[in-house]
Parts: sequence; C-alpha cells; structure tokens
Amino acid sequence: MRVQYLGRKGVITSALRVLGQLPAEERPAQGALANQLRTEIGQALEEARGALARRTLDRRLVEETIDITLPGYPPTIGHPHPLIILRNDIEDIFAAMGFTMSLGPEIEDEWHNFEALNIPPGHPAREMQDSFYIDAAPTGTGRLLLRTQMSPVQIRFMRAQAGRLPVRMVAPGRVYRRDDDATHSPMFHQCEGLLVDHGISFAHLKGVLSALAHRLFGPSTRIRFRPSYFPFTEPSVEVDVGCTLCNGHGCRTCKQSGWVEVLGAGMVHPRVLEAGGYDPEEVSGFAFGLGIDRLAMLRYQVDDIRAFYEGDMRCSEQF
Ligand code: 2U9
Repeated sequence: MRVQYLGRKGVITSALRVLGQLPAEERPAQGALANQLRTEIGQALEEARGALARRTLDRRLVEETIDITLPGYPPTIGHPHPLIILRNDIEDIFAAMGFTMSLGPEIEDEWHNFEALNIPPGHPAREMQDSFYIDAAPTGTGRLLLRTQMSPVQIRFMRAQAGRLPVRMVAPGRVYRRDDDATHSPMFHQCEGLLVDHGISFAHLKGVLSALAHRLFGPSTRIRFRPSYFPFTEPSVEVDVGCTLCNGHGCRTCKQSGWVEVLGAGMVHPRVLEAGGYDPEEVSGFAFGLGIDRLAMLRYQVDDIRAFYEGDMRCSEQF
C-alpha cells in the first residue's frame, strides 16, 4: 500500500506531479489536499506497521512460552556396572550365611601372595611372565607385586584373628595377572572365601557352595565336584554348575558338556593353616575361589571379557 499510494509512481505522488497543469487558482487547495492525504496515509501506514509488529510479537510470546512447570530432562547419573551388581549379590549371599568381608591391599609381598599359600620360590606361578612385580626395594617379606589372587587377604585375616574361632570370611576384589585376550583381562575380579573351625569337613564346603549356586542361579541348579590340584588346598576340587543357558542339554557356552566350571575349592592345606597362625592338629577349614568376571559372562551371556572394561555406558545400562 505504501508503494501504491506514496511510491514514485503512486497515486498521491502522481496527483502532486500534475498540480502544475491545473489552473493557478485551484493549485493551492488541491496541493494542500494532496499533502494532507500524503500525511494521513503515511500515518495510517505507520500505525498499521506498528500494529502488525505488535501482533507478531504477541504471537511469538505465546508460541515460544517456556512452561517451567514441565519436568526437565533427567541428568545422566550412571549405572551400576554388571561386575559390581554380581559382586554385591555374592556379598549379600555370604553375609546372610554369617561371613565377614575383608578387602586387604592390592599391593602385596611375596610372602603373603605366595609363600604363605604353599607356593614356594621357584614355583611357576611366581614367574615374571605371570605376575606384575613392582620396581621397588624388596621388603623383609619379599618383593612387592600386584596381588594375583585374593588368598593373601585371607592369610592376613587369619593372622589378625590371632587364633580366634571361627574364621568365616569372604574377600572380593581386584587381582592382577599378565594375561590379555577375549577371556582374560590383566585386571579381573575374584571372590575367595574361608571357613576355619573345629571339625570342619568337606560336607560343610559342599553345603555352602550348593547354597551359593542355588541363590545365584536358582534352586534347581545342580553342582558337581571334580578332583583337582591347588597348592593351598588338599584335597582340591573344581566345581561345575549345570549350564544355565541350555539347561544341561549342551551349547556353545558349556562346550556341549552341559556343565560349566565356576569355582575352585578344597580343604585348607595344613601348611597354609600354620602360616595363618592356626594348628592343623586342632582345627580344619575349607576355602574356595571364584572368578567374578567369568561368572558374570555366564550370568549375562557376554562372550568377551573386554566388554566389561571399555567403560561404555551402553553396555552397563543393559543390566
Ligand atoms: C587360604 C587358603 C586357601 C582359595 C582357593 C581356589 C581354590 C580357586 C580360582 C578360581 C577361578 C581362581 O579366579 S580363578 O582363576 N581359585 O580355584 N581358590 S581354593 O584357597 C585358599 C585361600 C586362602 C588361606
């Protein structure tokens, strides 16, 4: 409308331009009229422009209102790691059976990590290829290393108990070995347990480990014991559970056998009891060790241990 009336070829502009062609006596009146029209149209246009601008602003204010009463986006707060979920479950099961928890140091000495466990100098498990030794001056109890198992924690616990009975404890935690592939990580998790008292027999061991398997994998889970060897237990067994994935029919996880190995265990070796400050003529005990990572792979059907160590939230959030 501005162009139509006030533009260079607009109605008012043209009227002003032809003033000169009018008779002289008409010019002042027509000129005044045209100027008045130009002013009024100009004002009307300004008003309309202002009204449009206000309307646009009003509409934007309505459309772009932020409703502060709506719930916000929840912040990302992380998720328990599957290994920690399983470790907590194991801790709860043993706590319910009266076991105390003990953690111990991750940096150990050779005496607690090997010698006290009946693994003498020269034993292949002590080789540099298997263990992470620390570049520091040896202590009175041997070189320092990252613990390769949770057993030294139990030696420390027994010695702190100073002969008191019963010794009934579990030690869950990180252990370190020079291994790195789809089923081995240089740092992994174990839970070991120990019960020492008068008259402890292999039957007690079977009862406690059956209870563990039933609570972890369900009451119909079967377990079986196979003879084995560990320096710190005699006799020693490896413990299998009926494969929970195929119900014992055979699958990839159990290598078609229907059974998967989940634990090692045995009656504490007399020399190990002695190293802990207990008299093997007076008391006996059983011990066991399980790999938490391996158990988690089985429980959650994860076939590469590295999935647990990549720190990808999309992995943890599934459990
Ligand atoms: C003391 C006495 C005895 C702990 C034991 C095992 C058997 C065992 C392995 C399971 C899978 C380690 O992670 S793994 O490779 N452990 O088979 N551990 S008996 O025996 C002890 C410990 C402490 C004082």
